Amino acid sequence: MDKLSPNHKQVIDENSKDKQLEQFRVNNEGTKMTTNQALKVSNDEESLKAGIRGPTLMEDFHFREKLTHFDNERIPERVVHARGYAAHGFFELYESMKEFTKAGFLQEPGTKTPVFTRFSNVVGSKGSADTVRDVRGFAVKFYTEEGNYDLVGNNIPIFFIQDGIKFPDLVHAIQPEPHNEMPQAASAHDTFWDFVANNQESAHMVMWLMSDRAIPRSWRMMEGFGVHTFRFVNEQGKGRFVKFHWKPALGVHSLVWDEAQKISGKDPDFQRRDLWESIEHGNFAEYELGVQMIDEKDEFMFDFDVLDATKLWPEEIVPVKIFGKMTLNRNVDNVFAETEQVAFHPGNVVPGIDFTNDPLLQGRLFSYLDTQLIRLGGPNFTEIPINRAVCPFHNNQRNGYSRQRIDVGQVSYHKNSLADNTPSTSTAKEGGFVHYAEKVEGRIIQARSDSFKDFFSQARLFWNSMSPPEKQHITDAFIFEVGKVASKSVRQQVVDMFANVDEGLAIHIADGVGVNPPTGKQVNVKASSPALSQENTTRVPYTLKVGVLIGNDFNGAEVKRAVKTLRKYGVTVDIVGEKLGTVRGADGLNVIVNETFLTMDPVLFDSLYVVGGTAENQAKFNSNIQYFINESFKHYKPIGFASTGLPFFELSNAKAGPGIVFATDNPDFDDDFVKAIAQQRFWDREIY
Ligand code: HDE
Repeated sequence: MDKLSPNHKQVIDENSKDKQLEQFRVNNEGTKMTTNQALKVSNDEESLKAGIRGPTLMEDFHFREKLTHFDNERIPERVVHARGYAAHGFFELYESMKEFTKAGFLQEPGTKTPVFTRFSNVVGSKGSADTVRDVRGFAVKFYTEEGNYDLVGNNIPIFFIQDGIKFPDLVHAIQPEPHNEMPQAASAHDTFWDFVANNQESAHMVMWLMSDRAIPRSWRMMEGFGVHTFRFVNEQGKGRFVKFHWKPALGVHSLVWDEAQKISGKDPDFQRRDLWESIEHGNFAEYELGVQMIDEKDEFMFDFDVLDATKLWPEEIVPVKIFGKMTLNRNVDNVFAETEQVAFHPGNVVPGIDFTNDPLLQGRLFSYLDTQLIRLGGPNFTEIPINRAVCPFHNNQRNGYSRQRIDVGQVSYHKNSLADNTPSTSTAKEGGFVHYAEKVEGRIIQARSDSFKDFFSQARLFWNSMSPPEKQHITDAFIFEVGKVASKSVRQQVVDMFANVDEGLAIHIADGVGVNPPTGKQVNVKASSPALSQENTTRVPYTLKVGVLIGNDFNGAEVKRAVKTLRKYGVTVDIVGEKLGTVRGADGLNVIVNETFLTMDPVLFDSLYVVGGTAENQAKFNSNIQYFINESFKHYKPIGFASTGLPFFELSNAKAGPGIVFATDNPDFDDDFVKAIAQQRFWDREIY
């Protein structure tokens, strides 16, 4: 019998999922090798042959089993969001949300619910690079006492299209082109921009995609959004429209495009490594969860339709109420078993969280269950350990490929008398999910509501909200992406389309991509939403990565003090030298070098501490340091120069100014440098 609490709910704590998974973990270390039938294997090096140089025999069951299993190791990758990475953690409620929702895990402050969170890129295949320009998936499975609740969101609060029926068109357009399968994981090609120009509801989302949001520095430094309007329903049955927001403790930060492209080559695993290493080092990723809420009576009070997924609700108009925090604190044991086999579905809800008539959401409610049938090989994927609810589940569904559970008894139908009509259904009071009784009227029709047809106002709101450097990045991204489009007609259509957002922007794009300036006019929207700009985000030095570039004969006391200060503020320090081993200071201090100029690259650091010194091959050492400084300067990063590093500054392209911090004659160097690291980028630098 399953252990149930008095209110018939399973008792769940933050470790419940881990405990459940423990039953399935197998440690093969120190064991004897067997076949899958548990027969001990005597030879795993040579197949069974007739004669030492003779043919391999069919009889060799171990050979056949080993090869057959290997031949079938692959499952279809996700049709979108194939490249992803996940971690375990828990969600802790700060404040009861009882007034707004009856969801069990949102009632008692302090309640901890286990979660599994998968971040992903949308377009690229499973082996593509992490730092491409793309939307990031942000999918969270809450293992609650009332069953699994999935919040399957993105790091951008809106979407390309308004109706689920258009999703295959969008994805076909953005994926590699079918005739030559290029480009991988990129939107910079003809079919995507042709789609955009001919489906202008995408305007707002494309502005976000061209912005720095699409090249996050880390998954730990991006927001998450439920995108759709969902519904909270409280115990009294009162419904409210809600939009979910995840706010990262480290603020929202991005790469620069040149850097992102270089990282794709230097470390295609940049973002998964960042998450993995942070968790391994105990630097857990944290995000607060909040909702924007709109009363049902206010549904028509706004200049956007709450059911339109291409619109956001400006936070200055509808504030985000924060009510809890997610901490990701445990890496997976096995990426295939957990990250690859996890199956998210926005339709996995619990009582108190419900849907709305957003036609994009309605489309998703069909797609996610359907896609798992082929990807995970049939309907029993809910029995895969990572997908199992931590509370028991009972129904009359039976059989299918790879069924694990052994349902005992004679009865597998409802209603019955032989099992006293069990499993029995539950009333709302007993925790049964009762769909929200929304009143719906209308004629059957295939059309779009007029209230969905303003495609440009919020695209312009977004543009208005950007700081000058952010606007420059968007302009550059457009020129890059549209510049990759071979069809001149498509380039012209894109320019004409984005004149609706901003004439100046469209003129710049036209100039960069060799088409005529636009003739159209921008929409008349003056408002801005400061919450949309990354310039207004949290800045902390915690977990940022500094490369210490060092040779022999440095000033030991100075370097020791600076590194100590960096570590005190949680900055991760890598010591980069000519070769692995030790370098020796002028005062005899030995420092261990854990990376070299070959194994690392400036794009893999947030900042440099240039100590300099002497080396075996001084000329090569000097030129390596020049390269590191010049790249970091070009990417607007802070650079600290130790007293022995000054000659390297003088030889470089770097210019004194914001974010360039010198130790010479500066007693506050350590603190100044930490402040510069926290700032992350210095956009007012002149770069050529
Ligand atoms: Fe998805 N989406 N999507 N999507 N989506 C999938 O489901 C789909 C949309 C999102 O880490 C697929 O299991 C349709 C919006 C994430 O495993 C598939 C539509 C948002 C993930 C699917 C959308 C998302 C997916 C592919 C338009 C942000 C990865 C594999 C109606 C709110 C989850 C899978 C993971 C994955 C369909 C639009 C987020 C095919 C039909 C909007 C984070 O079912």
